[in-house]
Amino acid sequence: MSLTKTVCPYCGVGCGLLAGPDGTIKGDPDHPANFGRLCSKGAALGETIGLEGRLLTPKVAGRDAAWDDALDLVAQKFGDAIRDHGPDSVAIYASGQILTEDYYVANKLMKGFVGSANIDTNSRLCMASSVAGHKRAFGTDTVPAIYEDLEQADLIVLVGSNLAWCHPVLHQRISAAKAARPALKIVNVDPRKTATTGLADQHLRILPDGDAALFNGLLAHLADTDALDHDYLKHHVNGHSEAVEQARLTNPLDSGLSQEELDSFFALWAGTEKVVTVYSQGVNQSGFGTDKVNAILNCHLATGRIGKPGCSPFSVTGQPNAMGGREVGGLANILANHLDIENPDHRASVQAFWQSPTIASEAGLKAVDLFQACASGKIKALWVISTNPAVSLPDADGVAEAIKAVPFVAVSEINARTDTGDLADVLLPAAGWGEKNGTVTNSERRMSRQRAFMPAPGETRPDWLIISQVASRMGWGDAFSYSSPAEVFAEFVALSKATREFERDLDLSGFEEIDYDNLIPTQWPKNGQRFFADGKFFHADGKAKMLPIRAPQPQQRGTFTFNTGRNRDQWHTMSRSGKAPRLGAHLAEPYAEIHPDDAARLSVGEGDLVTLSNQYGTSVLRALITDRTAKQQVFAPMHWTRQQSSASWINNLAAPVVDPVSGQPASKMSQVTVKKYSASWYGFAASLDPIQPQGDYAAVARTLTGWQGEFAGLTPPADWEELVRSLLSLETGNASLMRDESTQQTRVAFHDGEKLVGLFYAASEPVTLARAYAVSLIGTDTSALQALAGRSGADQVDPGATVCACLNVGINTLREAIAAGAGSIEALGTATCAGTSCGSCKPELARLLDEARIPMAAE
Ligand SMILES: Nc1nc2c(c(=O)[nH]1)N[C@H]1C(S)=C(S)[C@@H](COP(=O)(O)OP(=O)(O)OC[C@H]3O[C@@H](n4cnc5c(=O)[nH]c(N)nc54)[C@H](O)[C@@H]3O)O[C@H]1N2
Ligand SMILES: Nc1nc2c(c(=O)[nH]1)N[C@H]1C(S)=C(S)[C@@H](COP(=O)(O)OP(=O)(O)OC[C@H]3O[C@@H](n4cnc5c(=O)[nH]c(N)nc54)[C@H](O)[C@@H]3O)O[C@H]1N2
Ligand code: SF4
Ligand SMILES: [Mo]
Repeated sequence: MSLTKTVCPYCGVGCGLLAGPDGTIKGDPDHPANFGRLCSKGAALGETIGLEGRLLTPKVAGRDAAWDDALDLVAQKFGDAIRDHGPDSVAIYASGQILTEDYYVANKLMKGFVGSANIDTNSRLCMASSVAGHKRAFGTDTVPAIYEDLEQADLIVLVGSNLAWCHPVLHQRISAAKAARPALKIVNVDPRKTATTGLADQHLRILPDGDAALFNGLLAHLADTDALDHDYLKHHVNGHSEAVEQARLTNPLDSGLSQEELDSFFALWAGTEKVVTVYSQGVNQSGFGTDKVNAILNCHLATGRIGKPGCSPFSVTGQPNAMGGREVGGLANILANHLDIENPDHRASVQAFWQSPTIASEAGLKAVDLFQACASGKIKALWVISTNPAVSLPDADGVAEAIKAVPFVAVSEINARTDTGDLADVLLPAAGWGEKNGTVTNSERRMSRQRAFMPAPGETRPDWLIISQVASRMGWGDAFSYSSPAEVFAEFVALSKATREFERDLDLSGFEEIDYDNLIPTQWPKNGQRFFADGKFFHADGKAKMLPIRAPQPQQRGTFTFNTGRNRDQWHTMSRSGKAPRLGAHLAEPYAEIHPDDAARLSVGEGDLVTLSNQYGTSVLRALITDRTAKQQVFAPMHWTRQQSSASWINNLAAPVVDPVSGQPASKMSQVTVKKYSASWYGFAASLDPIQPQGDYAAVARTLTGWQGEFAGLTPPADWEELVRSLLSLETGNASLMRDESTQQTRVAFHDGEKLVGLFYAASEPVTLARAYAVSLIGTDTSALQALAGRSGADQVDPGATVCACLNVGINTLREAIAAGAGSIEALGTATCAGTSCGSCKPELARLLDEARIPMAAE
């Protein structure tokens, strides 16, 4: 079978893939992002391309509808709102996961034809502080570095980035570089110990938001030790004295680090010419995010360490097309093609090119403000495209209410059920990854083609077409008469040419003559090009700017700082990764990492549930007691939604506090109180059919044999069998129930004929039984007696929670192999196969080996 060259739909590394409609996925050896490598999510993509859960027809008010009717309705409702309440009464909220062509068309429609800049995207939650920091320092939103810099550096500082889980192939590239050249030093700046920390020579466990104090301290140190590049500063940088002066007023101990840690980091940074500082959401998602970005950029500018081989600041993008979205101007405060909405010449030029009736002349509403405007009734028609704001925005329950308050809501989705789609008046079925064509740009400015390798199922259509068809119905058919994504791309490139008089970084001349269908992965402005080594920046005087940064004072609050982020094997609101059983098995339940001392103080034991709460909401999560998180901090992943859990989506705890410059929410900095959840019973279920997340606490996940669910209740049910039948949606089937009043244990098995279709165990304490074993029984002819025993049979060893998702190797299997003498990652691979496929689990294998080597010190 011939495989199609395409790119991964997940993270901003932008790995090239070879994919086939039978689910075959291989790393593309020719793609310069990954050279054939893959991570666990990429490798499991084949499990996510089935049609289960897909939205295949348009829906109006929950009923199947014809495309024409759905499109007419969207056009009419948008048109009515604009006529009655003006262009700013409508809005689009889009995503770094649509393709450049989709994004270009959406932006053109809103800014050029509707005449409002009320088009913002989930990049506001993701890259906005980096965009703003770049613009303040460089005059443009430019990423100077390229991936090769990671291999050429002598020091890599990873700030607020869990690269091992979130950009796994970059992590693999760095690991390989370090293995080949152990002199390469790695420093990890993160309040939490993560899988990434394992690779680091130094872990700087700062206080939340301690980054500006750290980098201001570094700048003052560089100035004090005469480590600045005075020549570069003189010719190419403004503002250096003010920045250094302000940095000297900062006490670097405010970062929460010790003097020794600071001294050794400062000396290492100052003494190493080739430094790459990689930063991500621990920097961006903060009330001081833009300042944190500029505190980092200041140090690179002050030393001229920018845009040279192995030497640069490097903001890595999260989503596959976060960078493409920035190029086409898909944020409320920028214009297309890196032009400025505030600049009348830029506006006039873009309007002339589009031949549009109008052009938005000022910034529109940024994400958090946009949904507040929904709540207050200002927005009359909203169109959400490829994002799930009712889960991913802060104050998520408030956002869900705000969406409900909008008179007309359209949602373009690939899935029939999402928390946001459930609130829509009209659902528009989009063709998804593997079914549509277009381009994406990765973290190093490289554009690659996403290519279809399957037909678009049902009535789904690509997003650029859906948007164009609505635009045509609003009366702008001539400007939106595209017949292919290639035409849209050509117009995007032509706009770049038409506006070339405005000097800036984005230059697409290399794409003017390309063969769109056969586009090979290409960087702008050209392959291998870095920015700024020549000292040429894009502020009016051609210089860069260092900014005086005031570092925030550390605060003692008496509550917990609520840090949030990601798991290795899940993607955002699980809309794709949640379909892959292999991925569901790694960290199958929503959890909160809590320090052992805090857990002891709150009487929280292993396996207990905890309630996190504050003025915005409440979440119930499994306590994961670990010193990976610091005292007075809890960490939880963002992935669980109302579709998989009854009480565990976490953004209803996130305060809608934003960075004043970028408008990016401080998604990692809310305050919560934590207490033990007083469950009267805990339960676990495995089932052939989907399990409904209902009741006080429920969290469900895909398994290799069907589904599994974790449950807890505040009061015991009157009838266990009735409860379990409703949880497992089992109206028929033969129930065998076992209840032991003395131990308060209940066990129920359901058979369909001989076949075991459901299993449920409940107890007054957290259920400790072997989950993987119970899951493995589903669909087999296991008898009720054996299933209810719930223990591993003599010939069945419980593998435990999955560590290696590719080859399905559990933690117990690995611990046994270590006990039997496997003392290295390679030896574990030989003994168990773990880590021998994509390698994403190697950081966790290393941690297991470390745990076995160093017994936990008694505290
Ligand atoms: N597996 C997986 N990979 C993904 C994604 C996914 O959903 N799943 N999503 C993609 C997307 S869109 C994005 S944006 C990226 C995000 O990639 P990352 O930014 O690497 O991921 P996060 O887990 O959000 O946060 C990174 C780290 O910031 C730390 N942190 C919290 N507060 C602070 C602070 O004040 N200072 C510092 N220095 N660190 C802090 C957290 O402890 C966390 O370990 O991942 C991309 N890749
Ligand atoms: N607390 C906390 N909150 C966070 C973060 C955090 O670290 N902590 N991180 C933030 C960041 S960085 C990000 S990027 C966001 C991500 O948050 P979201 O963007 O809300 O998350 P996704 O689940 O990726 O949503 C994408 C949706 O698009 C749909 N979709 C997929 N492909 C297509 C397509 O081709 N067309 C259409 N029309 N739809 C499609 C999917 O089914 C899914 O429902 O979350 C943010 N929220
Ligand atoms: S690192 Fe993994 S998730 Fe990211 S693009 Fe590559 S294969 Fe996809
Ligand atoms: Mo993101």
